[in-house]
Amino acid sequence: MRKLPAPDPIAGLASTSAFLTFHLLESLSQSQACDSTPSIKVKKEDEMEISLNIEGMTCGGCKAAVERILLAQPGISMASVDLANGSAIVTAGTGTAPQTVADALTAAGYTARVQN
Ligand SMILES: [Cu+2]
Repeated sequence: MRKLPAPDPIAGLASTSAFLTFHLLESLSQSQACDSTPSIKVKKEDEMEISLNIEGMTCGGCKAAVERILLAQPGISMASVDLANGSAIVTAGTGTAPQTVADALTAAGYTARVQN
């Protein structure tokens, strides 16, 4: 969470509400990039995030395997796998098809669904 500078109460209120709106929209639809808020996420313009629900991970070895599979997909620059929640967030080029990423995991035995 970044700190919002609020030198003027009205401007501070406006930017806080824009910030919250952005996060609400973002959690509703992780796939939609928001061009008007460039400073909130360190993400290149031609990149997007893909949220995946992954079934079948039971240990750290599974987590490592899922990470390896994700990072081996073309266009994927970053993969953060959450073993406990059975999920992953992937940073990929906008040319990457989210379903192809999920299919690669499913083919390896980890049933994956695109969340966004
Ligand atoms: Cu395992």
